[in-house]
Amino acid sequence: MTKPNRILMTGAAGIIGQQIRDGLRELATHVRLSDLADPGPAGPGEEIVPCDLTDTPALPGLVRDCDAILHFGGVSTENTAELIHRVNIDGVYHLYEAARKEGVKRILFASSNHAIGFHTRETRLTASTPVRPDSNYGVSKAYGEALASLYWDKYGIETLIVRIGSCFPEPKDRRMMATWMSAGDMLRLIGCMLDAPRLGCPIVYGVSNNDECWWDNSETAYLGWKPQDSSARFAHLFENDPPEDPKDPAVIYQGGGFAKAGHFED
Ligand code: NAI
Ligand code: 15L
Repeated sequence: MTKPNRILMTGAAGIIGQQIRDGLRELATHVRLSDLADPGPAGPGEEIVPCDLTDTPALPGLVRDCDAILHFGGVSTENTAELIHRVNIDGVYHLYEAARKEGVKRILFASSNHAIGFHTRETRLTASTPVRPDSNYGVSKAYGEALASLYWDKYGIETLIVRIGSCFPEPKDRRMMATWMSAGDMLRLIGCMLDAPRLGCPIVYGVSNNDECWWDNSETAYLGWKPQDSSARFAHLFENDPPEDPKDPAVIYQGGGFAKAGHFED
């Protein structure tokens, strides 16, 4: 793809959106930022288009004239099934429909490690590993991955499915030493997605080059993405933490606390 004229980022007010926003200006001439919440004023090359992803009639206008969509908007942790379905299942469906009708051909779908969170930490996962969701939230991400696959096979809309680990300014606990992804590595991955002459619908684990890692991206090496950061420089933050209990479900499973938690509505 030549440098896109206009890309849309949903979830622009969120943790990832705010971390990568400035870097997106290098990747496209115009960046359209959207969220329910206020992402702050538009800078050079930016336009702000507020939108609720559950407002189906508004979605074609939201995606119109965009060469690519970075879909980070939605419910980002466990919640009621009702809310998750409305935003992360119906909302994603209508966003893909809007993309199909408006001719947008390339999407990044922000999936999550919680789509595979009930795999144990000893299991090395690849792009071909079956989903094993650990929450209502994880199920919604598995749905989004399946929808992306359908829109590629049937309509030729390409999606980079990113099973993001933990994309925060720094890891918050010992588990995140393995799952952490820097904003810089996310931006480099988006660059690879926009540059790829033929993207298809690959699944990539969104994780930096950490010392401990449960995920193998070799099946998608054709994208040319090489994470450059590592959580190693944050190791001192957790060196005085008590030892992990090997019988704790939050330690056994990749999804950590999401796998351990009971039903959200109980
Ligand atoms: P976040 O919760 O900080 O940001 C999500 C944004 O979506 C928020 O600004 C929120 O206002 C917006 N949003 C929620 N409902 C909406 C609706 N109905 N209409 C429009 N906008 C709505 O989450 P974060 O951490 O920035 O994550 C971004 C995406 O990446 C999410 O889809 C999340 O599931 C996914 N992800 C994030 C990870 C991380 O480590 N930060 C890990 C795995 C996946
Ligand atoms: C996610 O999917 C969440 O969006 C984020 O808030 C973190 O909980 C992350 O996974 C994680 O597993 O660390």
